[in-house]
Amino acid sequence: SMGKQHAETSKFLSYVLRHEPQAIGLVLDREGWADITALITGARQSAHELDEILIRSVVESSDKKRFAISEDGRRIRAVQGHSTNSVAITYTEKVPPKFLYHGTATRFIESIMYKGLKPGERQYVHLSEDVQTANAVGQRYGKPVVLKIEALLMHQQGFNFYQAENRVWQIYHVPSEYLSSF
Ligand code: HQG
Repeated sequence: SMGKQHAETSKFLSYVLRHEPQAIGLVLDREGWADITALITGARQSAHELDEILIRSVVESSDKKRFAISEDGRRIRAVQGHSTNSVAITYTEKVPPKFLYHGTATRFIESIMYKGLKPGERQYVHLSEDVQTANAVGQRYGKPVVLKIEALLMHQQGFNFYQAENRVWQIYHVPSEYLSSF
């Protein structure tokens, strides 16, 4: 179905634009941009049939607005969520709301309360503005638990917060003293 093809294409785009561009010989610039023609050519060589119409349709219908197309229409990037070191997007710093939320699984709580929130494979820890989104994120890993972060207080104490184009908040580390269970 259309839905299934979209979901598979979205996963593939996340894989190459956030994590493993080299898997299809794709080069991303520091801001994460890839040439769409090169993406289609590289994908075809690894048996993924893409075309511009499908790519644009996935970008526009993405529930989380994961991707953006450049103004000239020639390039595409993932707006956040990267693990590849070849990308270092210049996010603008922003004052966060009083609280932000992070969804995780209960089995990670002990380690999180000891080390704070760490980015794992990705470049940043991801935080949400609402509890429902955080809960859905936590469900991906098991029994979910939502943590509340004293975001504005952290900002006042010198921590930098960045918000991506799709509203996802990002930070390098959240020490455990700013965390409580929601
Ligand atoms: C956990 C998806 C042990 C952290 C989602 C998380 C999100 C720790 C995991 C987005 C820890 C990292 C990001 C510590 C953090 N000890 N575990 N000290 N600190 N963790 O996938 O936030 O569909 O890199 O709680 O919906 O789960 O891809 O981050 O469980 O929006 O667009 O380590 O990815 O969006 O996992 O998910 P991830 P995340 P997309």
